[in-house]
Amino acid sequence: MKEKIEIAIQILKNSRSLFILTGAGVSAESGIPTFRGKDGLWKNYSATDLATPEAFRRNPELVWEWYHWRQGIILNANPNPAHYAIVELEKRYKDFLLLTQNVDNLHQRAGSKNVLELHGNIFRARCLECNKIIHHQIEQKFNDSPHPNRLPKCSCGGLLRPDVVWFGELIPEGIWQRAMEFLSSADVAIICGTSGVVWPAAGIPEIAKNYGAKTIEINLEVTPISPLVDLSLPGKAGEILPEIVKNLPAP
Ligand code: BJW
Ligand code: ZN
Repeated sequence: MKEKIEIAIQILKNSRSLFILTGAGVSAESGIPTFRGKDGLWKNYSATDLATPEAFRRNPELVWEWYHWRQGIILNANPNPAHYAIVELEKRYKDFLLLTQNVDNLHQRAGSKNVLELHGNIFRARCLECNKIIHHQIEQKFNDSPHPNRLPKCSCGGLLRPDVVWFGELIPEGIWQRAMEFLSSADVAIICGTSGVVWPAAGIPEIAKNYGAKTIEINLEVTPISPLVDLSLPGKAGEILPEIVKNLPAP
């Protein structure tokens, strides 16, 4: 393992342009549940069953209850060493882009600057009638038990929905193009804490390779991405990333 981290450090030392893709595993050490695996269940619903437009049409109360519950967890959580190590990495590269699938805002709270949100942000809501996007978060006092039947409404009276990307929906306009544009000239792509089963993010390792970038995966488990990358680092993001940063020259 030590040798593998050493190889990652060498790759990073020889790179000028760094792309990072993150997933729920990066926030796991902050106490935020991931989507898949044994902790990926909520009240007997699988997270991925709730993250659909159909689920919202069928039962908006249930879907909002889930999002408000998650907001409460996130508001009581803090960025972890993985988030902070990514902030440190950004300081060391003039060309840097962080593409996150996470909606929890923790990268921004940690201090990351050049962040693109692939799946939206849990603290924004969008009106189904007038498309207005507003900041929306539960009142702190409801953190423990968000009122189950409060359906948030827009000032126009329309129903609000979480401003996130559900299954079957398109990635926000421009985000994917900007990420691909950056990736096309990146020297190295780090893919961290994602199960690699949700598209289009799951295609990024292969795209990165085709563009000629070196690819490094950091994950607790073997994923469909593992056989594709140049270097697979098994373990916790909150341990491996700080170890890498520690061995890079100061910014
Ligand atoms: C650690 C760790 C630690 C733990 N350290 N690691 C092509 C083929 C097949 C299907 C499709 C396809 N193209 C499109 C689709 C359909 C669909 C899809 O991909 N389905 C698959 C599941 C089969 N994709 C879409 O619908 C996308 N839209 C789209 O493609 O539009 C065009 C289109 C439209 C219509 C038809 C066809 C095409 C949109 C996808 C939107 C995903 N949305 C969600 C919810 C966001 C809002 C919310 O948060 O509620 O995004 S679903 C959920 O999964 C969330 C996540 O961002 C996303 C990815 O999950 P992630 O981050 O990888 O988390 P986990 O839990 O899966 O994994 C955590 C990992 O961390 C694990 O590997 C752990 O081991 C690891 N880990 N602790 C390091 N400490
Ligand atoms: Zn409205």
